[in-house]
Amino acid sequence: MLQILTPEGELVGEPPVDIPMTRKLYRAMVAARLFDRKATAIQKQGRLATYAPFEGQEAAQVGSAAVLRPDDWMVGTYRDAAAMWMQGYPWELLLAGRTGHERGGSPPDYVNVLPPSITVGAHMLHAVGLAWSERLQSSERIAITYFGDGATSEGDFHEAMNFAAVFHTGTVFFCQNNQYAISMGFTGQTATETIAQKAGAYGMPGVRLDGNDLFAVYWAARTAVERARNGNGPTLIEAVTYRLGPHTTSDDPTLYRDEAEVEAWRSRDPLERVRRYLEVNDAWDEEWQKHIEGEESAVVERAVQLAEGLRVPGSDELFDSMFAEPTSDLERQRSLLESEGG
Ligand SMILES: Cc1ncc(C[n+]2csc(CCOP(=O)(O)OP(=O)(O)O)c2C)c(N)n1
Repeated sequence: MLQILTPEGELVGEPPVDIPMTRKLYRAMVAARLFDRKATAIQKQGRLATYAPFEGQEAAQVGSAAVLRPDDWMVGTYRDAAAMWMQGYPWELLLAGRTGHERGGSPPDYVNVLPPSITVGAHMLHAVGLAWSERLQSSERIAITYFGDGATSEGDFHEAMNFAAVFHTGTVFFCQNNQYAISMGFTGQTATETIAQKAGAYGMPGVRLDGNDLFAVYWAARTAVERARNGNGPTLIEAVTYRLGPHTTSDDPTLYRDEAEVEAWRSRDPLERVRRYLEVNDAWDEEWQKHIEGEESAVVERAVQLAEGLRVPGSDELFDSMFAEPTSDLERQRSLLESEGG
């Protein structure tokens, strides 16, 4: 398993980025954690319908998204808010989606990120189609897709991997193996020892790495993205990580896993090892930590305000965007709704 920075913050390989860039990525991970905790907190106050926390997976998401060009495609899941934010999806729209507001599914036009997929696995096919289309147009744009270990049991995973390899599409398959698909543990999911080894059966490289190691993630994602951009086809990356929180805010993980296991993974925190590394290199102190936490918290608070300030659509608007010309059935339903007072 590829590792460059140990949980103790010691280098066991060549860092792929310099200290200023490491500080930038560390700050992004801090921002992501603040967002994640805030979203979890406001869900508990009934201000979001449900929320899927990603605490523990910040290095996997921030490190991989950091190697993309601004116009590359990203296709991820309900748990990939940090990666999507890195690629331009505003925090407020990621929150709005979790309130059920339809604006949440429409990022700004210049953002090439598809809305978070709730359907497990299906979105990988879109990432293959997007990359294939770019290739047919001789563009250098690639597509990255994020999914969990559970998604690899879906037929869509097989179809996406096979098609991408056969047609050399510029797709990076980024699996965050966070050990669980809701209550189903990794060994119940697959009879193979790793996810990465499945790549061989499709004819593409597979890389297994410490997904809590920002540097390993960055290095492997950069290699895969360059390969895709140069027309050499897809790569499967398995980032071995851990979901420290529940599956979603409606899950109780104490029913299927031990606290000791969670604690063991807490000691491999993706933020803490980068913090230690920066500190040893005189590039971290308490004051800077407070400063970035203050600024990033203010950004997150503003995003909450913006999300909650969005106009709530009227129920009659349900019908507006279905067809250019409404069908008679829809007209009938609209008048039924009106007659019942909306
Ligand atoms: C096609 C489909 N089947 C089942 C579900 C219900 N479901 C939602 S998340 C999930 C587990 C997915 O686990 P994994 O792919 O490992 O991702 P993680 O949630 O751990 O990030 C399931 C079964 C769904 N949303 N879509």
